[in-house]
Amino acid sequence: ARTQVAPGAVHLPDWLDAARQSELLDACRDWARPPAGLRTVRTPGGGTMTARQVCLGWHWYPYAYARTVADGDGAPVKPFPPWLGELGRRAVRDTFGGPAPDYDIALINFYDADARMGMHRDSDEKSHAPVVSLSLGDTCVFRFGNTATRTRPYTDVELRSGDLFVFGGPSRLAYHGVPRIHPGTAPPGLGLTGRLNITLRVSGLRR
Ligand code: MD5
Ligand code: FE
Repeated sequence: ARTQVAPGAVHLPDWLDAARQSELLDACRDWARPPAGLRTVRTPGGGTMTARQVCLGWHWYPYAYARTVADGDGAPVKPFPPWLGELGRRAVRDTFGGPAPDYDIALINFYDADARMGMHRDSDEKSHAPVVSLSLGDTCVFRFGNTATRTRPYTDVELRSGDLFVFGGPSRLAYHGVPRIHPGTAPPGLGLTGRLNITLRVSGLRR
C-alpha cells in the first residue's frame, strides 16, 4: 500500500521487513556509542530537544551543519556509510521511480515514551532532494502540516516500525512534527523500547 499524503509526500508502510529492521537497529546502536554518539540537542533559544540525536556525515546543529560535535565529546562525526546511501536511493526509486540523489548525511532521532518533536521545517540542507525517513520501534503520531504555517491544516499519520516516508517536491519544506509516541507498540521481536527515526538527506555541502 502506498499513500500520497500530499504532493511529493508518500508513505510506504512496512517497507523494511523484520530482518532489515533488525540490521538497521544494530547499526543505529553502533552509531549511538561514543565517540560522537548520541547527544542531547540544545536549541539556540536555550531549550532542550526531547528526542536525542546522532548524525552521520555532517553534524547538525539547530540551525546549521558542522564537521565536528562541539557540544558532545569533540570527536569528528561518524562517516555516512555507502550502504545507507544505497538504501536511500532504493527508497526514492520505490517511491517515485526515476533517478535518485546521492545521500551524504543522516540524522537519527531516538524517542523515549515522553519524547516529542515540535512543528518545524527542515530547511538547513542546501539541496531540495527528497528526505527519506525510516521508522523503527514504537508507533508514533507524525503530523504533516503545510508550507505556510506551523498550525492547521495538517494530517496526522501513524508511523510504525518498518515504515518509509519520503518527502519530496512541494512537501520538502512542509512543517511537520511528532506529537506523540505510543509506548509498548514496537514489534516484540525487534528488542527496542521507544522509537527510532533515520532520515537520509542531501546536504548540498562541499565534502
Ligand atoms: C521523525 N524527523 O520522525 C522526523 C521524520 C527531523 C524530523 O522531523 O527533522 O529529524 S523526518 C520528517 C520530514 C523531513 C523532511 C520534510 C518533512 C518531514 N516534511 O516536509 O514534512 O523523527
Ligand atoms: Fe524534520
